[in-house]
Amino acid sequence: MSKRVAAVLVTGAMVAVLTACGSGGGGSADKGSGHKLVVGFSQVGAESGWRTANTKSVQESAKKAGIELKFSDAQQKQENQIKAIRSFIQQKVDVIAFSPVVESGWDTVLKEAKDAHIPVILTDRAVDSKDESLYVSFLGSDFVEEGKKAGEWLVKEYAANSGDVNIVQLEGTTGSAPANDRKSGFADATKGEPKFKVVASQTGDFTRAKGKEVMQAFLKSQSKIDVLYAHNDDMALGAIQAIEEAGKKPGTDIKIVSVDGVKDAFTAMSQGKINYDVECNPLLGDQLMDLVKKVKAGEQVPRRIKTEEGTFTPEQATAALPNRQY
Ligand code: GYE
Repeated sequence: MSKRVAAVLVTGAMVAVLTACGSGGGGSADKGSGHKLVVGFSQVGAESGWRTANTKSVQESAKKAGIELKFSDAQQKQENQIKAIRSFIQQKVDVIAFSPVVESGWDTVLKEAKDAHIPVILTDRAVDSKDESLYVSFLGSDFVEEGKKAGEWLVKEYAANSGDVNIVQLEGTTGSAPANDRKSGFADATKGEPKFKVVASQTGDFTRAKGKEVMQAFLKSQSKIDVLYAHNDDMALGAIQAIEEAGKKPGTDIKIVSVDGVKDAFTAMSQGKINYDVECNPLLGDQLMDLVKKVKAGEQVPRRIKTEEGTFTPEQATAALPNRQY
C-alpha cells in the first residue's frame, strides 16, 4: 500500500470516528462513551394547570427515555430563561429545549447556542426570529387555529341573535405566542359580524389570581357583558369566582369560552359554568425526547410539528372528565 493511500484511509477512519461521536450513537440516549444524553430545558413557569401537566410530561418522558434533564423554571421572566440557556451552554449540554415566555428578543442567546454547536428545539411556544437556523424544530400547538375555533363557536352560538354581543377578553401573557395568536385567530373568526364587540381586553397573565382580578375590574367598568373569552382555563376559572361573587351566574348570565381543556375546567363545564373549551395538548414530553434523540443522531427532523387537538362542549367534557389525564 502506498503512503498516500494509507494516509487517505487513516483520514477517512478519523472522519468516521468524529462523525460517530458527533451523532451521539444513533437512536439510543447513551452517547456511546457511557454517559447519558443531557438536555437543558427552560420552562416558562408554573402559571397554570396546563403548565404543570406539561412539566410533568417532559420530566417523565425524559426519565423513560434515559435522558438526563436539567430543568429550570423561569417564573414567567425572559431574563431568567436567557440566564438558564447561557448556563446550559456553559455546561455543554447536548440539546437545549425551551418554551419561550414571549416571542421576541431571542436572537442573541440563540446565536450563542448555535456558535457552541448546541441544537435548540422550541417546545410549546414560538419565537419571532427571522433567522431559521437558530433552532432546529418547533413542537407545539397552532394557537391561531385555537383562537379561530373559539370564535367560530361564538358565531354559531349567536347565529340567531342580531343585537350586539359584548365580549370581554382575558389575554394571556403580553407578548407571548399563545396570547398574540389566540387573540388574532378569534378576531379573524368574528370579524365578519359587527355585532360582536370586544368591549374590554386585558392581560391576566395566564393565572387564576390575575384572571379573577381583571374580571372584577371588567364587571365594575362594563354595564353589559354577554361573553367572556379567556385565553386559558386558569384565567376563566379565576373569572368564574369573580362573576359568582358579583352575584351572577357564569355560563348563563355571562357565557364563557376558553382554551386548554384541563380537568378543573371540565369540572366547571359539567356544572354549566363554561360553555365551550378549545383543547391545547400539554403532553409534549414523548415527542420532545424523540426529537432530541433524532437531532443528536444527525437525522433530519421536521421544522414544525403541530399537536393534534379537539374542542369540547359541556356534554363532551362531562363524558371525558373521568379519564382526563391533566
Ligand atoms: O395555554 C396556558 C399556559 O403556552 C400553550 O401557557 C401554553 C399556554 C397555555 O400558561 O395555560
